[in-house]
Amino acid sequence: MGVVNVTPDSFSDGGRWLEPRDAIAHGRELLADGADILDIGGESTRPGATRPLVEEELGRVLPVITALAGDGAVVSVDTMRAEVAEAALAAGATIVNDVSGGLADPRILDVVAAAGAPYVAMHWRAHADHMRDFAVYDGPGGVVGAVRDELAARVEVMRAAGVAPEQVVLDPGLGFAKRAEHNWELLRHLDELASLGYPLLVGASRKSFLGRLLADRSGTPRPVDLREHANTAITLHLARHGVWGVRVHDVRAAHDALRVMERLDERQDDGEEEL
Ligand code: PMM
Repeated sequence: MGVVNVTPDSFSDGGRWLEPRDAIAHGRELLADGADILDIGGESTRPGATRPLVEEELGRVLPVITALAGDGAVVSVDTMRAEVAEAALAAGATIVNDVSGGLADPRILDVVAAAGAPYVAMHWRAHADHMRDFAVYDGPGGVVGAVRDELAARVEVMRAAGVAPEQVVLDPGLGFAKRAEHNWELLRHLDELASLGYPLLVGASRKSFLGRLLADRSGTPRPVDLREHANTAITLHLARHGVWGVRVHDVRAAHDALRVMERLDERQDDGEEEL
């Protein structure tokens, strides 16, 4: 899944694709690089971000969705709002990616249930402006147990709203009300999340825990545009654990690494190939 953030303020690519023309061209590049899905969003969820008006969000994503779905791309809309999800589906999106798992705007569940669209429900506790305050996982199961149990509870609510189980994809929500150690712990225990019985989508997308991992000697985090190799290592880890999707900015890096992994897994006679 390639990311098209049509926002002025996303942390890794904010402002780069705010013009519809630029966002559409970027989406086409991601498709050429091997993306299976384009995830188009008009609200930044970087820590501390304030929310756009619904009209602003609609104005950002709809022209881009219309153009890219018109090209034949499989499009997901990255939104927490029912109204945006509904308009995006009407414009050609076929998947709804809701970072709040239906908590921010519960009516979104009615929209996805009615459309029968695949629904990515991410683990979430609070909006970006105060999510840091919620990065506390003191229960006996730690962060993995809490994320698993809170996602399971969301699934119950989704099903009660009429969302079919086959529509549901779950996401641990790296970086959302999570500190670096929480993200690593979740990545180490994907099997526990998979035990809920739903496909998983995971987005490490150059987030700050990678910047911290790769900090220089003075402790300055690695800049966001120099985190992609680490991100690709995570993509391979995710693929080895059988996730349904990886949400990435650099599709070519992810695609090429996955092709190598798949080729190695084929275990067939390679014949005599030249180096
Ligand atoms: N992360 C961001 C935005 N949308 N959606 C899902 N399902 N999972 C994520 O981890 C996720 C998301 C924020 O990251 P970005 O600024 O790199 O888009």
